[in-house]
Amino acid sequence: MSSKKNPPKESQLAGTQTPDRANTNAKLQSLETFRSDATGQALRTNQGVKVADNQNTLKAGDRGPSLLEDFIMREKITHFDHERIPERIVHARGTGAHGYFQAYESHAALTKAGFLQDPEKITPVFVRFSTVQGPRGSGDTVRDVRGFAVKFFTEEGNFDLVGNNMPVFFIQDAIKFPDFVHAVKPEPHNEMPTGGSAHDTFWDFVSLVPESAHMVIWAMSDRAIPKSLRTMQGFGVHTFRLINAQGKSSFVKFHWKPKAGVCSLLWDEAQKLAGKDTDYHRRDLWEAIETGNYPEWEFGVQIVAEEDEHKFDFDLLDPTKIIPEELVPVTPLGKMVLNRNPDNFFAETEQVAFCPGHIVPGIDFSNDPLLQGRLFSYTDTQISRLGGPNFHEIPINRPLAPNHNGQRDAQHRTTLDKGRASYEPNSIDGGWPKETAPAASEGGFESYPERIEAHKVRQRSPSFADHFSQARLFFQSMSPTEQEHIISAYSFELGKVEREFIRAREVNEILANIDLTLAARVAANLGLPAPKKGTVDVPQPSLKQSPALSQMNLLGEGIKGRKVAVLVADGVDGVSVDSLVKALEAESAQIKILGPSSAPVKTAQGKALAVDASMEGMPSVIFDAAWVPGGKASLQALAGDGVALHFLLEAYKHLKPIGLASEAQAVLDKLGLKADSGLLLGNDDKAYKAFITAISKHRVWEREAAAKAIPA
Ligand code: HDE
Repeated sequence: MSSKKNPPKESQLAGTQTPDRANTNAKLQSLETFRSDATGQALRTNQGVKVADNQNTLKAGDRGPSLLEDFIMREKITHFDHERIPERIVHARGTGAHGYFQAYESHAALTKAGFLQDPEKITPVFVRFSTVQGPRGSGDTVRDVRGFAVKFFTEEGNFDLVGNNMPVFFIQDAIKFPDFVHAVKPEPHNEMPTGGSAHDTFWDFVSLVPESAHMVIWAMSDRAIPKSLRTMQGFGVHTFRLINAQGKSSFVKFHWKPKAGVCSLLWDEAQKLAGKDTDYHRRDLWEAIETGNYPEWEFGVQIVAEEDEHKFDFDLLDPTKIIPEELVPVTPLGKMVLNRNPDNFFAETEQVAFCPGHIVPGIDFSNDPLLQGRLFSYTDTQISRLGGPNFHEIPINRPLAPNHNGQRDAQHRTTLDKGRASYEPNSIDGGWPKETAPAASEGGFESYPERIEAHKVRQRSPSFADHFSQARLFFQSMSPTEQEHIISAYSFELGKVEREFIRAREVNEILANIDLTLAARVAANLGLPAPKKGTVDVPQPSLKQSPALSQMNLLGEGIKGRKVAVLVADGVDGVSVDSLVKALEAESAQIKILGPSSAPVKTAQGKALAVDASMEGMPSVIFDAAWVPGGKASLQALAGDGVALHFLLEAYKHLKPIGLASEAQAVLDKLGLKADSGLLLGNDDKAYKAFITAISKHRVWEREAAAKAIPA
């Protein structure tokens, strides 16, 4: 039973992979000549000297002072002293994975970008997911935006799509970014809170900056507490351009749609997980890849013809606006599969340097003022973070395409450029390296020749003025459950704000303009009067609802990678454990057998059954569902075990499917729970099937009212 062993390593999986998968992985890894493997190698200094003693400093006598001449000890300690590099100013907490991108077909009509021309072409990618606010060691499950940054190693150079799991942003102009970040980061006097926005400076800023209203409501929605990195949508946020070989440009918004569907945690779960498993998201991604449940996303674009730029009631250049999918559907372009974990967190996930300015021929920028500012910021930040302008030479950042040019020297230069001429034009080195013509067949990068006729001004376009209609569209597109979660999130966060005038400003000047019911409900929770009307006239948007925004409509297929706990004790019916595990494994679920302790239990058939962990070691918040198999003694033991009962009660409270053997009614009675569509009794394939269907629906929403009465 694979669930009871350590998950196999990627290399061990090779034999079980389809030839396709094995080939893809081998092909991708053969491109990475820089990985170092010390297996079978002697321990040496950085200068290559073999080390005879790595345990003792050189001393004058075995009880004497240490000698300065000990170059081995000095080299080791000096290197250690400088092990840290500055963490990212935002998005410091992250986790990465390798994979590949493959187009479904040629998209030559849309773009000349090479990686989108040929369905046979495999383009390696490296993805880094992140939270925004917290430092490197902060919790994974805090309420926050998630970064979703993808580096495509295309044959024409690197393309970085540095997006988020929400399709809009807090501000419209880059010059406001330091203000926003200073407001959301921990407060300057006491460096609190870590990883969250529930504090005065954040709400002070956003209540004074109405352009943030749309993004803030996304951040107060369930999107800000994703169940897993595998169940997040990704967005390029800004409008970009795609340009075909004939020079025709189209505006596009980039989308990533997870095959596993879009699912979130409940707030109570998120908070508990932040303590019980700080690494919840990175562990989940790691294990999914190690066990061969490769996460997959569909890559797509919303396409707006150049001539339709002004046909919407919002500006395509305004990063606080979406294009509702009901107006412009997403055209699928290809898929991304993450199939390999990094070998070294620092070398890969920490040193990877994303820059929105890294694009390839066939892709270009729009004039979105936030994007334009980002084009400066990222390269600039890498220079101090990674110690100089040669960060493109760090292995994880190296393009597969060659990169000859006249740039030279600087800190950490590793390339040894041959030749005498580091300038262009030159005649000494035969004129090399030379420019390439921009024609599609030649591949030289050419910017889209947009005509601009304008005054130099510091002004915001009037077309950026409406800050509330899409926030309203978002709220009104949510299911009642999602709306309740949003109300609770605003109430929780504002409840942590010490200054009442900030709470009141957010309610009266922001929420009242989004939706009066939302404002009234939050006001009531804060003990404030409900506003009677908003402070601005909000334009009527062309859509009243966008079903594509509600997660309830974005469930994935099946239960691949979902985590199921099987609770056992001595006397469990081993036969039914086997049949359940078989049924779940057939659906590629991840199963963990949990016992009263980490020791194996004895089945009713007298065999030893290994367990993956104790119920305390892997609490219910980690799982998507739980099952209690039969066996009289086991059921009796679980019914008298507070940890097991708490496990089930908490799973019930968190609306998780729970299956129990038919003879487990006593356990249910003890818990005072009634069967529902996700609380099932049964021992056969039919029961397993119903259980699997319930898991595929992610939560038992019908239970929400009953679950409220269960203590947290
Ligand atoms: Fe970033 N952002 N950002 N950002 N951002 C950084 O770059 C910045 C914005 C995003 O996993 C920094 O390498 C400015 C929008 C991601 O390594 C920094 C502005 C979106 C990541 C920076 C924005 C993002 C970053 C910090 C406003 C979604 C992590 C370290 C003009 C579309 C990438 C670094 C990774 C990281 C600046 C706004 C996404 C300081 C100035 C909008 C996913 O350069």
